[in-house]
Amino acid sequence: MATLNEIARDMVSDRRGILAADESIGTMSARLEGVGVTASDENRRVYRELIVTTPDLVDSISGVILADDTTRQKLSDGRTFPQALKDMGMLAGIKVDTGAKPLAGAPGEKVTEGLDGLRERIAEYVELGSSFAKWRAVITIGDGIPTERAVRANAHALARYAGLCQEGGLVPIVEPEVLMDGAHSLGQCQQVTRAVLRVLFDELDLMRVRLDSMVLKPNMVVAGKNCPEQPGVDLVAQTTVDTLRDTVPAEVPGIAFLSGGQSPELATRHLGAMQNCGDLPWELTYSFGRALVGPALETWRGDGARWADAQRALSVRAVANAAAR
Ligand code: 5MM
Repeated sequence: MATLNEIARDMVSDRRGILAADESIGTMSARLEGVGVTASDENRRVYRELIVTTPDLVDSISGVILADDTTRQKLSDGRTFPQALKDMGMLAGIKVDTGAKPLAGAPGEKVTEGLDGLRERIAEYVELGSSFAKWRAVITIGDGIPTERAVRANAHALARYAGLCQEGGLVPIVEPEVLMDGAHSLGQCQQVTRAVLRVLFDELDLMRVRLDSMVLKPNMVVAGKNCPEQPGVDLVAQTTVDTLRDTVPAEVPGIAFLSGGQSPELATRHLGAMQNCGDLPWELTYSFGRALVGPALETWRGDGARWADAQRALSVRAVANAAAR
């Protein structure tokens, strides 16, 4: 049986990335309705089947993060999603957090929940065929925020989650996302991302999380969506790499970026430019959600006749990101 370190290295190796298809029921419903598809259990299942059965996905995707409902659903041929992924040579992941909720005493800030009963849920997900897990914390930049309170609360929860995963036999993807929402500058994003990662690695150390058996999933360092001054691709790449060099220990096998609302093409260009920022101790890869599946969902729109075109749209993004690595 592979060790957690071997699984973590496999997740980020050979130019492949990790596909985030773990939208919660609320998010997935909104995305389906956004393209005119009724939000139902069955339509979520069909859409996820379209995604995971995309021909040759295995060449650019090492694993797929699933939501709880998908992990329990079956493909039309009767296989469970984790089993089908395994048959195709990919790993199944599972989102185990239960969402970001308002943090008491911190207006405008959130803390991600889901630690209660997590040990037992991890045991069940291992039985269901999961090899890795994901937990996402969200940090907002705004007037007087983030506060140290919110940063520390989220880092503490991420570290406790990661420790439980490693104890129970799952590789934790640790995702502290500094959101692109707002008008903050590139410099402000760098300052906040650096502070968040410093506190995170303190907490991971305190909780004795084995850094060689996890994957970090951070935001790229970008300016806020509404910032009038948008930096160029090379500056984003260099600033992101500099920030990570300052904060992420070399034992971490891989860093898999989220796309965070960037266009699919821009996220890929940033990823490609980072590969030219000198020798790095970790693999730099992608764990995009929207930037991988967005074009496929837009193409499909619930029409069976566009199934193959939608899969081609996903394939184009996956191949472009693998090439960018
Ligand atoms: C796929 O979306 C994931 C789950 O979101 P919700 O729990 O809010 O429904 C999300 O965590 C995703 O994995 C990351 O944000 C990366 O996705 P993007 O679209 O930012 O690359």
